Amino acid sequence: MTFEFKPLDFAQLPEAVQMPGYDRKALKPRIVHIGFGAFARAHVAMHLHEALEAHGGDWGMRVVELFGSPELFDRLVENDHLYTLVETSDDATNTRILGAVCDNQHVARDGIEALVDGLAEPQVSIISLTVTEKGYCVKNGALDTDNPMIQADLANPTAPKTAIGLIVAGLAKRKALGNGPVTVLSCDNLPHNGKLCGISIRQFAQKVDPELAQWIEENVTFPSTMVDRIVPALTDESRAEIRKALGGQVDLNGIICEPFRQWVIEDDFKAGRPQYEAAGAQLVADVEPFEEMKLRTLNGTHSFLAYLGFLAGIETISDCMADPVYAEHARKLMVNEQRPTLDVPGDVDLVAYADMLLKRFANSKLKHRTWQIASDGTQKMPQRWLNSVRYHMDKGTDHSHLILGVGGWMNYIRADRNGETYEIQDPMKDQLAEIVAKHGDDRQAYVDALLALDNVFPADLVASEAFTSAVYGAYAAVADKGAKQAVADLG
Ligand code: CS2
Repeated sequence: MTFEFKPLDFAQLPEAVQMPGYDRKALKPRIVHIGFGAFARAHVAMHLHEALEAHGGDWGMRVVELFGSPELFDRLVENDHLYTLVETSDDATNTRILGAVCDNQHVARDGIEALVDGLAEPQVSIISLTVTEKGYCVKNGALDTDNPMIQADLANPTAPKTAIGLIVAGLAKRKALGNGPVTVLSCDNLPHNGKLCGISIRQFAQKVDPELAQWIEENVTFPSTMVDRIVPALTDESRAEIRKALGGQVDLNGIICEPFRQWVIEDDFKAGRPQYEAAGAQLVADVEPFEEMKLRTLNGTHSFLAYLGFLAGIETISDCMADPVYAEHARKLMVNEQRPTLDVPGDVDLVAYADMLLKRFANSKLKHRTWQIASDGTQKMPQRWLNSVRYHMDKGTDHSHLILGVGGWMNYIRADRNGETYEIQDPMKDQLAEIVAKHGDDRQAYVDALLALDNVFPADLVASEAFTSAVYGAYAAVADKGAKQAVADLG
């Protein structure tokens, strides 16, 4: 199927499609958002849109990309930066046009200098980012100075290639121009995302210019946030759904997602903020309990289903939920193995939370691919599973689902599903492929080589014979019995 671009004719949209009700001419780029993928369109920019619907004002968003081609951004301009959001479930569908974005910059079209200058503009109060786990270039809690892109940026800090390098260059310019404080707002799925982002940026700045690092201490805050909304990557099928919702018009920047969304934000903004609470965001003093709850329960179960479902030939999360074996063990993972590890405020009911997540996972309109969630496992496993494993090992309690997840991942990265190959997406994919090639025929050596990846598997876990032999057992169970049987055999 091909979808030809044509600027949207807003006058011809079906009546049910809501247009923005606020004065878009008043918008200025007061927020610069780096990484405008599906999630940012459906979550971060949507919250701003709703804040503007409630209160108006000038909080517009400039979106910025460091990778890929500027084609979609050019098309965004042709639609006056308006794009479609379709929120859908098995019960209802709602379509609206979002309007908070007012400008864009793409490095391939505008050049890096324009992006750096953009961050330094005086009216910019927030620099937000969705660059995925790997975009923070952090290893074991510190800036990863072995990362070749970070090395390149440190050698040439005025022409950065990473988001971290770009932000530091922008802050340096801000300092030089005297353009005042700013907030850097991480919106990625990492525990303590603001804190980690701050560590990465501060350590980078310290290496480039200690005075800049000092200025950052005084002028920049890094609030943490918990972000939640299931937004699958676009497929031709979802593009066709968007076209249907628009009465036949094509919007290549449109997005489909679930109706649910949650945003918990640490209220620590250095230069003001939009009234995000008008969009339902929760502004709190401490985000950590919410982050851990979501990462372990939602994302941890997503990853479990992704590896063990994909290997069994199940293509989407809702198809996993339609299979009683996967549905039962997804719930057991959440309730029996993740829930006890969490320390949440007294009024949060983690069983009800788990049941709500299972309902969200069952949304058959989403077509959220197991293969998509299986990407970047080396970046996701520690916070989704391994911290919980440590909790159970200390207590001597059951964590067989978590371990089977790890065994599933070790099978998955072999890129062989009953003779069918598939693409592995992971920043460490070359290293993983080398391990498969070198040790793939010797189970013990293979598992050992993977457990030796010290930025994935913490040393204290790997030092435990109980852990390594459990992982070996899980790897063998999936390889010998098949993923579905291995899941069914869990207690
Ligand atoms: C998913 C997340 O792809 C993944 O790793 O687990 O993108 C998930 O859909 C979101 O975090 C939901 O908020």
